[in-house]
Amino acid sequence: MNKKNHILVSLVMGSQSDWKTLINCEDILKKIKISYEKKIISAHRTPERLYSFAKDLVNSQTEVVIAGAGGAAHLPGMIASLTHIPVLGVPIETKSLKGLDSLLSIVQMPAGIPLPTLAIGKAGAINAALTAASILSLKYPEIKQELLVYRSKQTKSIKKKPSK
Ligand code: RP5
Repeated sequence: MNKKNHILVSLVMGSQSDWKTLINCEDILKKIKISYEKKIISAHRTPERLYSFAKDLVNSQTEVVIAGAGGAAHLPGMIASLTHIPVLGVPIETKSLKGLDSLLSIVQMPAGIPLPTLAIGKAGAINAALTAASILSLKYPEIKQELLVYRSKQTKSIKKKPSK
């Protein structure tokens, strides 16, 4: 079912400048062999693009959205408000407030519009992709298998003692 051209994850970001963080998401999606699309959509600079993307999600193949944004980071929350499809928020680290601004903008949603939010920066980007894999693993056995292999390799890579 998870065919090559069957896009399961939409990876969206507020700016080109977010890509250096969200490329870590892409790495995991590739490793676990999940088809995805990537788009730049700014809640503030391209609000109509945001609206049309989020409203069209229901007619698309996308089953999970990963949305990263920084600063006054309204992108993930606005997408979540416009679709019932799960949206995972990744707060981008910022120069002025180290991403605390992004984190609070994304995580502090009002009750009724959930927006599962990951850690600031690279760890959040990696974990967003792994969370998407986890959600999709419930339906796609091949993704479950790849996710279990990833986790097992990670476990084996941890040494018992620190090296000098
Ligand atoms: C947000 O503004 C983006 O998500 C980005 O993190 C931040 C800064 O954008 P640029 O000024 O670098 O384009 O919308």
